Amino acid sequence: MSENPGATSPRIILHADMDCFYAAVEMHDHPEIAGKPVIVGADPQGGSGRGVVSTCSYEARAFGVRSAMPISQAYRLCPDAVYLRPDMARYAVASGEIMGIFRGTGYRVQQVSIDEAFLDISPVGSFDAARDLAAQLKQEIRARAGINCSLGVAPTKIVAKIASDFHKPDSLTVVEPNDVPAFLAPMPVRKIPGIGGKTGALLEDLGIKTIDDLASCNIQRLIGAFGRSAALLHEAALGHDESEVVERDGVKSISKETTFACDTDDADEIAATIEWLVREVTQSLADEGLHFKTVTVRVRYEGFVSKTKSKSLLHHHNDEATLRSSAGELLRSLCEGQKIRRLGLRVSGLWKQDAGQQTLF
Ligand code: TTP
Ligand code: MG
Repeated sequence: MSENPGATSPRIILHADMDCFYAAVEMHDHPEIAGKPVIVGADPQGGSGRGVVSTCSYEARAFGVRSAMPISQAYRLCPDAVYLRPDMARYAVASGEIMGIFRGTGYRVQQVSIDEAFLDISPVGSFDAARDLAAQLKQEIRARAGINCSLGVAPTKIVAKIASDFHKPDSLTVVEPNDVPAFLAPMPVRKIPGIGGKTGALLEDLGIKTIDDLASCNIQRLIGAFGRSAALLHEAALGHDESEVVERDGVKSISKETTFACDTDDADEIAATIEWLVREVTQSLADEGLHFKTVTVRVRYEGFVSKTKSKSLLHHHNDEATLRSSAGELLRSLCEGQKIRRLGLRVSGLWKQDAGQQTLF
């Protein structure tokens, strides 16, 4: 059901993000506050409250209120709003209901946050059919969960995510493969997921303001400023993104890969990259409370030949040092003097520590 229909067909990825999620659930549960400025977050205590806004309705956004803003500032901007404390248990139920609608399609679903998911809907076969499916999903979420969402449909995850945000709220944006460059070109670089404050500021200092500026920037200039992240930035600006929609439920493995800006056999560059992969994978393990037993390193050499090697450990581990030494050992056995194009690290044989359970190691 979830395989690509053909090697030459573009993938069709859908990204869904609920609109003002916590506030939307509250407005659904309490129709009397629907259409009002609703702010979910800390207690404003008449303007002297501490803490921040979790989210707010679009009516509150019209006053300038935003997620993560101090609640005291929100109160100054919009004292007459309806202020509510978050009800996480309720939002988890709503989230489960929505993810259930996505899983009910039979396509591969990757939940990425409480209100956000990617679906690989390639088997629908065309972007027209994808648009129809997306419209149906919007309707079903409206009917069953009582809230609005914004959907993006595109050939890659990054473009689908940018598309879902494009006309928020209550929107559906389809970007067909031929339209990707024109869609991305005029956008600020910060629209690329992962380009946050620091990278965004550095790019802007270099005069790179739009995604088109980044796409047409000389790669050597980017390498000078961003080192090994340069290739990823450049690829993202070109709309290239091979990352897959990965089922997260009952996670079977965690992996992270990266492509070198130029094929390399430089030991320092390769060591720095595997170190970065080790840190990224350890962070994901920590985020999900998982331990691993098997480590796999995948190397793609110049000319697209790939090799993988795995090693299974005696016990489960979750620490950076064990992952680093296993990955290093596997990498040394794979490097045969050829230049490397892409490097990947995967951990599998995962085990989740139950809440309250003592760590074994
Ligand atoms: P988002 O999807 O980022 O925000 P949103 O759904 O409220 O609004 P929209 O997507 O329409 O822009 O986050 C989902 C939920 O996560 C949000 O409803 C509340 C919570 N959240 C926080 O608690 N703090 C934050 O800083 C952010 C950004 C979100
Ligand atoms: Mg949202």
